[in-house]
Amino acid sequence: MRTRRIATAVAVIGVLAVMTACSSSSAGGGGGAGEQAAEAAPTTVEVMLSDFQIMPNEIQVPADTPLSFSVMNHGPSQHTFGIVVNGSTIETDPIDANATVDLAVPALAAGTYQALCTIPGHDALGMKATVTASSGAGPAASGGTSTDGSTDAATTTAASSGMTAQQMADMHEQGVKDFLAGNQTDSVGGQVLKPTIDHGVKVFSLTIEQVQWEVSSGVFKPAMAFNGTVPGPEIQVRQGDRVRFVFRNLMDQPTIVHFHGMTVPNAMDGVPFVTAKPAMPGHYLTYEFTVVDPPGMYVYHSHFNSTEQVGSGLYGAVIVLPKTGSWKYPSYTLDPMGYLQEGPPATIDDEYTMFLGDGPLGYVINGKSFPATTPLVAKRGDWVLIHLANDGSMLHPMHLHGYHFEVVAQDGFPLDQPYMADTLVIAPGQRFDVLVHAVYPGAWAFHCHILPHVEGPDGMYGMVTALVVQ
Ligand SMILES: [Cu+2]
Repeated sequence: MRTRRIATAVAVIGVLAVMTACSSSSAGGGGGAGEQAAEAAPTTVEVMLSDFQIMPNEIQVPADTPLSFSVMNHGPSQHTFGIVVNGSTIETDPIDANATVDLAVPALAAGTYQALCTIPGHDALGMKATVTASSGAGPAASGGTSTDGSTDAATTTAASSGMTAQQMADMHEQGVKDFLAGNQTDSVGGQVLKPTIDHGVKVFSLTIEQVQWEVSSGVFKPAMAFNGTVPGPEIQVRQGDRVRFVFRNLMDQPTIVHFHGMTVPNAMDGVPFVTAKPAMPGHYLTYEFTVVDPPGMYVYHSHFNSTEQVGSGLYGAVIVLPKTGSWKYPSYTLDPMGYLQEGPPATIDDEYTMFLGDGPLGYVINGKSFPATTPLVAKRGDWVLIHLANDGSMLHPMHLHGYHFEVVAQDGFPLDQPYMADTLVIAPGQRFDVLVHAVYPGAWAFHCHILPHVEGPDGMYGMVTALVVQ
């Protein structure tokens, strides 16, 4: 039932030729007022902050030109933006969520400078960037008007980014190419964990550890992980199973595990000092119960210092499989008037689990940030079942291009009346199961529609993947 989870890069590239062919439109305009101004006028450079990234990560600026950094904070926490110049840091005051602050920086000599959020600990969580000042062909340094009077999009600095239009397009294209090439990182989370059997009880043994997790190629972030992966291993059980979970805390802080959405005896609920003591470093947690919930998606996650622990990756899926046979969700289609037509139960061909996360790891799907996310691959005509969960701290409206999907279950429970949607807001803690009838070939973007979670001047990042129908 669980097929083709990992896409082969070659197959995907073929489909994406369609995608990239449409993207080579001419980027007109750009520049304008800036390059006509006197040399002393500062060049504006736009920077976005979030929890916990600086975007873009590599900031290109013209050398020997006063700069004005327009710093927007899209994260829920306060951040600053500072540049280290000749050993001292030029920095903003703390910037509130959703506020924008300008930072004036005197002309920089050509070279590379370190930028960071100066709030203690935030640089270690990933809020670092480089600022490269270059002369000559650098951004904003060359004119944008060619001899025929038209605007030269390749060399004009776009007002919004400090990059030329060509640089913006090139960086965006590179991200898509990297995504399609696949295998951007060596690690993969959410792999199915086989239990051992002890007198009829399915026993799942997991560690809870601090690791360096590669969220995108070469970008390692401090993470907390079940068995070392984000998400943790996927647990597959059936209604009626007797299960035992043994967790060993290998971290340097206490932790405890809660089975989110599952009906368990009170003592197994995993809330520190309400139903159980947390496990101190080196200690074990043991849970045993009978699975009584209906087939669907559930979650196990930390319930201790959860802003940090869950944000850093301590979550995983419990999939309660149908007791017999396969999933039994009706196959709805839309008639030409847009009314639902109910068909027989769909035969599920492909099945995927997608965990949304935000926080110290950035905006991630299954622990990875685009372009390191994995496409969902289907053959034309397949019915694709996607288990979606949000274990972040923000809403994420997930939007699938080109399709309407059928929302068949919420929080593990089949809906009385499934409904069609193309954008589904998933709140922290919610799970939805959606069904896609993959009838339209091509690569269809599937992404969060809160734009700071997905796209900046240098292309797509964060919560972006694609449904690739071959
Ligand atoms: Cu989002």
